[in-house]
Amino acid sequence: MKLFIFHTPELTPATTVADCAIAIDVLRATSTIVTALAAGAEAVQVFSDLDKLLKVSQDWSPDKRIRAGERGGARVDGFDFGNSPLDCTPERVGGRRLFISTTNGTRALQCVEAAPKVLAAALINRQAVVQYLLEQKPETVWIVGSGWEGAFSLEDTVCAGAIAASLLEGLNCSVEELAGNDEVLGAVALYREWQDNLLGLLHNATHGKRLLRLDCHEDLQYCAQTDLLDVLPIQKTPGLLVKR
Ligand code: 3SL
Repeated sequence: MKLFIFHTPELTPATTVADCAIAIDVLRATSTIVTALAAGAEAVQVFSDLDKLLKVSQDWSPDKRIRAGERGGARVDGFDFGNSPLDCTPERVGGRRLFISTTNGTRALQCVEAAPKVLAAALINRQAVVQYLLEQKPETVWIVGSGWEGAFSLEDTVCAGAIAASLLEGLNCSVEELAGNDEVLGAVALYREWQDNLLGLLHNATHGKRLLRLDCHEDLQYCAQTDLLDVLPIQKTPGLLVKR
């Protein structure tokens, strides 16, 4: 297995695909997707465009759908949810489809949607992702961070490092053997430095600070937890994620 990490969708190669691609948006899109599926959502359908989301979800009766829209960290007017994983309780999302559009996370998923296998990862489901990779052993794996509007984000890279560090143990190999690019070594080093204080790292991250200004303290606490849920979102058709 060769692992490549790309910090943003913009840095991800556009003309080839990996055997397995993993999109990460710890704050907060992939944390929300994992939580929604764990809470019994029928599926999660992602959109980069808010109008397209509204149009497609119109075919679903209101009791079978939840519309989640986030821009700049806040809920978009007229949508049921913003992008807080804490809204995704079994009472609210159970049996429903979550239609979601966020600033960066949904773009990361879309940029790898052509890969044969597409997964969504966050710190909260890190081990479920690692378990899948150890079982399936895809030859090439890409981890794509969402970043923020094209810029690097600390929280996605630390999650990529958490996945890589656990893979190294599972495969019993060296980082040089696993790494397909330099970013893997950087991400593993970042994770090893911060693994005992991931909440502290989220507090230092630019987007973490943005969310704290919006009073999302509990979201950061929730998203900083590692291996909380044994749930793996996997793409069924482009843009549609279900629980594996
Ligand atoms: O950028 C995104 O896709 C979001 O997850 C941003 S936020 O955490 O909802 O602000």
